[in-house]
Amino acid sequence: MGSHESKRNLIIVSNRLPLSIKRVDGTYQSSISSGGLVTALSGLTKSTEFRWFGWPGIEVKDSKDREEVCKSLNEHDATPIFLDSGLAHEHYNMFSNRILWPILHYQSGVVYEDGPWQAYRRVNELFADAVADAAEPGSLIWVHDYHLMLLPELLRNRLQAKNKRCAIGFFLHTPFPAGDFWRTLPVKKHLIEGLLSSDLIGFHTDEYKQNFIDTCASNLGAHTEIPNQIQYKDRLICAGRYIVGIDPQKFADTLQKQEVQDRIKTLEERYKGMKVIVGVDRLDYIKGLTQKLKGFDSFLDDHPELRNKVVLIQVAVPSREDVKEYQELETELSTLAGKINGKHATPEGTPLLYMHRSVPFTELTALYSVADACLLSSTRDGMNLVSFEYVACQDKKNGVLVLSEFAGSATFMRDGSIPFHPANTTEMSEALYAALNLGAEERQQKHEFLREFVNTHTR
Ligand code: ADQ
Repeated sequence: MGSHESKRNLIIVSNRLPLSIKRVDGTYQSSISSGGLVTALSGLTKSTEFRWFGWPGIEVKDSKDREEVCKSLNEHDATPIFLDSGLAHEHYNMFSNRILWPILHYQSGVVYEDGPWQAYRRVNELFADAVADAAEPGSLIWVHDYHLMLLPELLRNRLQAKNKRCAIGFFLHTPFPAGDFWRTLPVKKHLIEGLLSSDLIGFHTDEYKQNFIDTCASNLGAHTEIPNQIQYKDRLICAGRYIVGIDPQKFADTLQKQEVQDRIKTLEERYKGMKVIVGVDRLDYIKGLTQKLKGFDSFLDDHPELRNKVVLIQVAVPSREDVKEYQELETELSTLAGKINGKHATPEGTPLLYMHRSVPFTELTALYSVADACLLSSTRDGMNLVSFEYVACQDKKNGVLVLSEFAGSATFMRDGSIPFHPANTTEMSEALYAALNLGAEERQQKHEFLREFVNTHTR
């Protein structure tokens, strides 16, 4: 454990706290929640102490209730920033997830609206007020993700007014698109200017980093002649690539548990003589789930000899269910899953198990472990930590990763996986077939490459 001093010195800020709050018998209780950001930072909790600021995910109006929530979160070194539900909805669903998220992932047809933008600004201001109050001179403030792109600038102004010198870092968990795509957003300049009050801005890949640097030059006239540096308004900002990973030991430990071993045995028994393909994704259009199901349909068409010999277990974790596009996607996917099973089912069973729910961590590790292949078909994805997690559970089987070339992780994992273009169903079908028929030696080689990568990039 670090000293109390170090706890005060590192502040992490993200839109949502990594905790879920529940009201139980008149008091508030908090528990750790799941998601990419929580997984990405879980390694850090082992070695460093920090205080986490963010929205608690529910509206708490009454001041006594707020005190209760603060008390419960304080036990986890977390500080809530309270937002009323209308404002939180406009900021999170309407601007962050309906306007910014699609642009960051190269989706066209985004409709810009001013109301959500004003809410986005307001929430970033409220975050800046809270963090500037709590920070001490010398604090290191590390801001996460696209919901808070204005925060570095708002925060720096407030800190300066309070005479507190603090370093500000920002990490973007999504891709950053090529300049011309970013140009379509009417408030593009405000957002990148907001980021440029950071001292250091981190990205998953060199491509995202360079896209950002080029955008600063073309949209703001910033000087970017020196690699990885941006000079703007008398400030020098560094941009870097940092490979976010997972804690593989957590998976190794979970796999040792008796209940997980029992579950693996049951699943192996159930799918004896069959090849199991697994997919785990948040239900999001960037994960290319429609493309995945279509590719699998094509694969089944191409290989009638594999009927009853192959199954795709697809976990689609519910996500952003208040956003229209996500509701429509769910309807599309369940319809497609029904059609595929209708077409390929036999009295012996169905080839596709589409599960639209979250599964416990133990079940997740058991699924990763029994699968002969993991199929991930993101059309764009900052990194994709599921690809790391599958590898962490495959030391026994040397299963094959079939990975879209558009996932950030493909930048690093290409040589150990079978890459494909997610919109090309023929290519996906061929990649799957190759994965399921790869010789033992080649599987081992690929797995060793990936295992080395996952084990050496643990935070
Ligand atoms: P996500 O889009 O959420 O993250 P991903 O990187 O795959 O995507 O992370 C998902 C995480 O949620 C994984 O760690 C997974 O284990 C966990 N998870 C999934 N289903 C679960 C379940 N049922 N129960 C518990 N946990 C579950 C965003 C970006 C990514 C980027 C990450 C981290 O979109 O591109 O890799 O942030 O930066």
